[in-house]
Amino acid sequence: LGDIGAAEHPSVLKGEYLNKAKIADGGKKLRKNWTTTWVVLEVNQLLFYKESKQEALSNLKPGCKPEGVDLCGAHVEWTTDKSSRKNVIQITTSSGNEFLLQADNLQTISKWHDAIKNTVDSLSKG
Ligand code: I3P
Repeated sequence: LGDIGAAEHPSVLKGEYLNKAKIADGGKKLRKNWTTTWVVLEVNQLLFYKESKQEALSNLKPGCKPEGVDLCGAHVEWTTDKSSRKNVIQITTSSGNEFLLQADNLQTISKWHDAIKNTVDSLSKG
């Protein structure tokens, strides 16, 4: 199943579980709620699935779509003041949605930061 999906929507970075908190929607502050999410990076968007299984299912079932974050015009940055946790990055979309992503392993979150930054940069040049 994964291979079928991969051919249709090539992923830049394969799925991995990260901690995620949405902290603003359209510029409006939200109450923080950390959840573990299966995150996939595609060429123009970040996808949040509840579970890894959902990634395979979403290619077959229309009702299983993930939450997609449009990275065109987005910003990604390291943040130390939005959370008491370590290794936190913030993604701010052009529509004013703000997400925090976090992993206990610095290498893991660094890899995601760099890949998201490269994606955002390549979209702005496109
Ligand atoms: C929040 C919860 C979060 C914490 C947040 C708290 O409390 O403890 O884990 O964020 O801190 O407000 P509640 O569950 O009552 O909403 P961090 O883990 O990222 O520090 P914050 O208000 O300073 O964002």
